[in-house]
Amino acid sequence: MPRSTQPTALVTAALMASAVPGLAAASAAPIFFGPSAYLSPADIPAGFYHGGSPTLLETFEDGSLDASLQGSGGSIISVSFAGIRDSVDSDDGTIDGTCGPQTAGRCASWFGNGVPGVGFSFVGSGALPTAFGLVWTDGFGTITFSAKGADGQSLGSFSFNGIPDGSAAATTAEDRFFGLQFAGGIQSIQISNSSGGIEVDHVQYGQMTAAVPEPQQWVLLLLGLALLAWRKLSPTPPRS
Ligand SMILES: [Ca+2]
Ligand SMILES: [Ca+2]
Ligand SMILES: [Ca+2]
Repeated sequence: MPRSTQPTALVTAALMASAVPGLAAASAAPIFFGPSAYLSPADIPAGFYHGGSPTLLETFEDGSLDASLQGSGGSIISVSFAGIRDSVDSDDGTIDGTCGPQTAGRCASWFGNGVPGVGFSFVGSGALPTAFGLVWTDGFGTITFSAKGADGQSLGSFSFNGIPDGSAAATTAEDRFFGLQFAGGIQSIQISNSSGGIEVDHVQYGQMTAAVPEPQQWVLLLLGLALLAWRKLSPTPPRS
């Protein structure tokens, strides 16, 4: 089975590469993460939760969607499609290239049609998540990931080619994390692919906690400290 190739972003790679850990909370613009390889929660991109852990990581292994999330365009498959359910590799307890054996209630995921795809909205109490992501585990063609903010406004939409390996047999090397950070709050995320079905797993969200100064702010801070030090060391002119 061919391994998945590097995705070809239809958008500027520089924007995706701007996912610098530690800078997101102070940034006004959404910062997108991925697509990045994901076999277990250890593959959550560094800095996505500012060093913390997700408030919710929905693996679907209990057969239900957490009450704080509303899913659209699909449903959980935990009993049917044994052998071809594309759960995250580690959900069977071992990273071994597959999730199995796929008995009832094991290696579950969320399945829908690739077009129009599936989505997840935050319907819990409290503030909207500021970090929201999922793991695409199966589908065909071009993958598109997008998100919406508190007012339903688009926070961005990005498409990628070259990720699916062409197999529906629960292969895991192709599985990819997609997510974003947005300090203004994320209402929902959506993902689709241009043909076939679609599966996702490890839908997750959390709150960014640390507001770290942006590089420009660090420069201003250092300049201010240098000015204070210079004034302190400068000889005071004699009074006349
Ligand atoms: Ca799972
Ligand atoms: Ca496994
Ligand atoms: Ca897969």
